[in-house]
Amino acid sequence: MEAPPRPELFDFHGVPMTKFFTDNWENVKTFKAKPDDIVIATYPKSGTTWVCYLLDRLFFGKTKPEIETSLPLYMRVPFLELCIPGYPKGKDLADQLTITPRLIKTHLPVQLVPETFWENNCKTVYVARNPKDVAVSFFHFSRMNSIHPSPGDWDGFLQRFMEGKLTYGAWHQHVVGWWEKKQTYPNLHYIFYEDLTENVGREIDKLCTFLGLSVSAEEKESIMTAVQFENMRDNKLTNFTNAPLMNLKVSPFMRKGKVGDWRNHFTASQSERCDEHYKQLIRSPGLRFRTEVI
Ligand code: PPS
Repeated sequence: MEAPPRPELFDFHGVPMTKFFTDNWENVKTFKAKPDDIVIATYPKSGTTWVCYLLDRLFFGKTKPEIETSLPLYMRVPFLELCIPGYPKGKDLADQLTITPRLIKTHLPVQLVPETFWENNCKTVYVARNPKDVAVSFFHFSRMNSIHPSPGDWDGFLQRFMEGKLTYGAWHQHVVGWWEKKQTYPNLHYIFYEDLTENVGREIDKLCTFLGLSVSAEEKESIMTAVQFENMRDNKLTNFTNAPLMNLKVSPFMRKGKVGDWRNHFTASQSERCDEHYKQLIRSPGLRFRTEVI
């Protein structure tokens, strides 16, 4: 199918959005969650796919191997608000899931998440990543994925990122909004991309505690191997091969998978400006971002 023209951003309840994430809003807003649904929430390009696959393997790696070998991850873990003409809507895919628990992905800022998830006290995993690597990853993603406005050049893109003028709005409002939610909603597990990079085994243990799962040493080892960047990159079911509207020749979805790739894009002055900007904006006690992992 031919790619639709690049969308315009518009103000959607105070957040810049495009029609591909809002056209099905009435149905998204009234989505019926089940108490055992698990939400995976992120600002774009923060490690969503990594954690979706990790949870998919934790829950279904053993019991549903046939799903593992046939359906791409983006069908197994529907993207709730996604609505692209000619393709199944995320909300419908979620409704059609017959597995338990249903794993549901969203990039919505916390204030736009359908109430039904909170009413059902659904377990939620939020993944956050440092803003410099998010900006770089989002830039390349916007080059290859026509459901986002064109990125233009890097300097202008970074400026708009810092001003919160990209789809899903300001990164700092997203990560802070979800961090604050965690203070009052115990069923929220907040994790960092950088921590996953540093020690995925430790993060799996924490996820298992949060989700009430236990895995054998052997299962854990096999999950750790499956979710390694190179293995997800080479796996047709996780690397977005044949995903709608992505041109993987322009930039692969599984691009670098590193902490610190921002160094290959930022000038010294962009880096300084960005550090200063977020130092002013990220002031919540306990919320810290690492731009490198030593
Ligand atoms: S999306 O489109 O918003 O859902 O993208 P998202 O999955 O959140 O983020 C994509 C970035 O995550 C990297 N990625 C990984 N890094 C390390 N290990 C694993 N297994 C992994 N899987 C995905 C992916 O490469 C994107 O980051 P960049 O920096 O662009 O490489």
